[in-house]
Amino acid sequence: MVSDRRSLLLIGGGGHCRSVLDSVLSMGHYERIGIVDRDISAAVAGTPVVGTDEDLPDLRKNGWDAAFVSVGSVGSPVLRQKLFDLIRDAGYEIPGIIDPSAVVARDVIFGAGVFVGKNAVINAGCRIGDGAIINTGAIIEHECRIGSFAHISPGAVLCGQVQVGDRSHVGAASVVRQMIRVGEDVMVGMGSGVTQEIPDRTEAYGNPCRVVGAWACM
Ligand code: JB2
Repeated sequence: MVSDRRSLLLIGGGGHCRSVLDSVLSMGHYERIGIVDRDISAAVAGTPVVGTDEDLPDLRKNGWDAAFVSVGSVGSPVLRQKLFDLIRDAGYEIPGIIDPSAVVARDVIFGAGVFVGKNAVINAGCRIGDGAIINTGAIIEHECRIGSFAHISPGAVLCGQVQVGDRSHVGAASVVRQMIRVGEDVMVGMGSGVTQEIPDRTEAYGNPCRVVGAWACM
């Protein structure tokens, strides 16, 4: 899933981009890296901003062939999804970025544009959807299904055969019991212990994790 090409644009130059950039540099795969941000002063660790979103079609024509959404998401994946659609429609290759310290089973199936952070573990038989973030130190046990643009936060643990729906967020250091379904567009607060299904479009937290209301991604 790693590109054999040598130039990569990172879309969004904030905090999440720092993590992504470090993994990209550790991978050692890209000779030319640039950032696209609405703020042209957003250079990250010496990597320059080469344009804004409006410049993406021209940058593509000028030899930038891969792009990756490096805006993070805490609560809302809407911007990530919008930027993903933008680079796909502009004709960029969308690689995965997997930190070399991550441990990934041989048969894991990835969508496009997935980020796997440092020391994350993804075990056998998992499927990870487009644009998902498996953040630092998360553990995704065997046969989990992670939806598109979902974010599994640092240190979260999903036991075997867990499902997390599209655009859902599992907060840092949360644990989800085996075979539990976390629905679509769900917000699970940090440090939760999820022992029952969490319905679509709800917010839930605590240990044991309880639904506290509706959740709308904006
Ligand atoms: O429409 C946009 C746009 N809107 C904001 N297009 C582009 N190309 N860039 C955009 N940005 C840029 O995203 C902002 O100018 C800023 O540089 C960056 C967002 O940075 P921030 O540090 O605020 O958030 P983040 O998404 O990188 O990180 C959040 O999510 C991570 C998962 C943080 O909360 C982190 O702590 C968290 N680990």
